[in-house]
Amino acid sequence: MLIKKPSDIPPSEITPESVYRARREFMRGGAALLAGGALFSSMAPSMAFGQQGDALKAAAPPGLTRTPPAAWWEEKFEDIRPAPSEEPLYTAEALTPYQDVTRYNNFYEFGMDKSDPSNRSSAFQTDPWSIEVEGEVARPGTYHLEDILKPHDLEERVYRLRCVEAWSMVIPWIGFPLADLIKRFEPTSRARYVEFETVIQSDTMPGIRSPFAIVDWPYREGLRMDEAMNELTFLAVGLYGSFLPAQNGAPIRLVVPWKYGFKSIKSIVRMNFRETQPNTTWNDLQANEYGFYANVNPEVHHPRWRQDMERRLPQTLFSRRVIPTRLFNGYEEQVAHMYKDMDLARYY
Ligand SMILES: Nc1nc2c(c(=O)[nH]1)N[C@H]1C(S)=C(S)[C@@H](COP(=O)(O)O)O[C@H]1N2
Ligand SMILES: [Mo]
Repeated sequence: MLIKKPSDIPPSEITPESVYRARREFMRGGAALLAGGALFSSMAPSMAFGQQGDALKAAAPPGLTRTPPAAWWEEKFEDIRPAPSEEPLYTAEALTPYQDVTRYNNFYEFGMDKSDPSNRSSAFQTDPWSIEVEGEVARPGTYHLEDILKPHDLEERVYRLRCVEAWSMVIPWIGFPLADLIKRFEPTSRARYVEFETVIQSDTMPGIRSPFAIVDWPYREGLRMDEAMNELTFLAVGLYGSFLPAQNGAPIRLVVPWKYGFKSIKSIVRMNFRETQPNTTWNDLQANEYGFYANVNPEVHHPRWRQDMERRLPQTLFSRRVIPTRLFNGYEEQVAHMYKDMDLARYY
């Protein structure tokens, strides 16, 4: 296996993507050694992380990569299980470059332009952070993020993200399955839905203070319990092998890859387990345009635009990559069973 050491790579070549790819190769090499029964040094992956993590931070444009909130956080990132090489937890489709993933965002708490979340989030506070857990669970309470993360091993997943606005990206996330966290709260038999809320940090979120804001804060989302427990449903705490930037929903956000992006709620501070379907932000704003289910579906169009094609980012002047949209964003095999008796045009 041929890996360039960071010192062999000219600085001009060190981009978050190249660092990420080199690290991924390194980690996969380690995993292969282990599988082959060879002596496996647990040092190897963390060394790769240490060195290349520094390179990644150095390569990240100023203001984009936040300082990790605490030492325990850095420790969590020393050992990340790479995604397997096949679908559905990984896709071989080209990654959307770090620049686009972190500069073209929807996070209305910081403003409505795609560039607002990266330009206007530098004061956002993610430490300390806690999540309130309420409703139909045996273990409600306020949990510090450190305690939330402690028992979970971090893993990487490379997922497609399809926004309802008909653009899409491919993003290498770091995180853990939502199901593993939910089990720890011991939901009761009455828990049929889980509701999520985003933080309201008025002093650091200019979109919340704006008189033009259209959202009734906090941003809210929800999933049916079987959707929340699905193997694909993920809580992300990082991307591209490093920390989650504020604009992508630091310090912890949902990723539901078969649903339109607005379901993937950012910067979560509350989870409420309920018997009844929760209200959700976009559904409340415009129910005929944005449903509760919001499953990616090329046959059910938005009232104002078609949903059978998407612009895959990045786009340049010379390449406008328009590709067909797939049912459930290409994750049909893992999720279609949950909707088999439902009319998807009615429950959009
Ligand atoms: N709290 C909150 N979460 C949010 C949003 C938002 O405005 N506020 N936008 C959603 C939308 S519409 C999309 S497409 C994704 C975008 O995630 P990304 O910026 O990490 O690509 O975040 C979703 N989560
Ligand atoms: Mo979106």
